[in-house]
Amino acid sequence: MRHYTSISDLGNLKAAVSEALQIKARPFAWQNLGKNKSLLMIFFNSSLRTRLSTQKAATNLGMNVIVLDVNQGAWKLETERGVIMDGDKSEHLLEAIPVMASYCDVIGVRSFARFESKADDYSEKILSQFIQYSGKPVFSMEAATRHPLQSFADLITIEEFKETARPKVVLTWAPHPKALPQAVPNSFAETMNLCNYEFVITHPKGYELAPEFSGKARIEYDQNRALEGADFVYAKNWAAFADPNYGKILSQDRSWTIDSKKMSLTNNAHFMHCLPVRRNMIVSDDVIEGPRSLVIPEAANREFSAQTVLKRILEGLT
Ligand code: AN0
Ligand code: CP
Repeated sequence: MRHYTSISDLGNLKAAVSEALQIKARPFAWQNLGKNKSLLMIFFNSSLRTRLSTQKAATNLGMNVIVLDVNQGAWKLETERGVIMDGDKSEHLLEAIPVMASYCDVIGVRSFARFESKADDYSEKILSQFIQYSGKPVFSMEAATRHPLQSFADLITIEEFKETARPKVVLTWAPHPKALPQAVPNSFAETMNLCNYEFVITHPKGYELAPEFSGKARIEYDQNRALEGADFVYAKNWAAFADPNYGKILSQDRSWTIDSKKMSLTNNAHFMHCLPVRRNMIVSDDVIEGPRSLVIPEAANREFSAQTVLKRILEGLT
């Protein structure tokens, strides 16, 4: 594998999950694969899980890791070509990318949707420049439209915990005080649509995801009906995608918060969230702390999601 920007880069998902579970059973079995290879992780946005799990995964494979928080200590980067750089930005991405690439073998990039231009976000303007100008394998650590390390960890977790061959999985919007990207729900939906699950998306009107991501999922505007018989409830907030409201908050309706009353409509469902989560906005304390909550094992699987991706990228290096 050269680049990892979408779950579809993994090819056969059954094989990918089985590889991840083999890695989970023996994380140090490939510790020579990354010898003398350096991973550079570049963060344009904050992170706890992605930063730690990807660093741990790379270390398991014997790699060296360099981490750069672009907004803390590096020069402020201009990303638009043709700008007269007389403002506060000291360096252009077009020099920074090849320079950073010269110090490493593999590059991970976190660059969220900026909600300034839907066209820029949905063309993955920043991530694609790393692919174009670095000459190195690049993987997404959450870009503008997708978070494929997260959705792969989500899939591993569902496969580990499912109690029926074809579980009902419900992706539900939930309220949040800030405008959040669609990357996590997009990637989750994209992944669920590649699996033989019953997949339902529920959200208030106006929160429709891009059709390329919602795909063949059943859209149900009544959250209670969507939750009936669910085996997995995956909660997430996102801002509106559809024009003219791209990037806007349309609702903060706390009747969409997942609490024990909502969970009682389900088939004793497991609760999932990518974290970080706002308690008692997205999910009540008792549900996230309850016996059916998978948020901690789900986050732990980020290590094996990242290690599978890095292993495949290292195997593809010539
Ligand atoms: C980010 C998001 O919703 O995309 C990262 C989630 C992994 N969340 C926040 O910014 C709170
Ligand atoms: N789930 C996730 O990617 O978390 P971080 O933003 O903390 O990396």
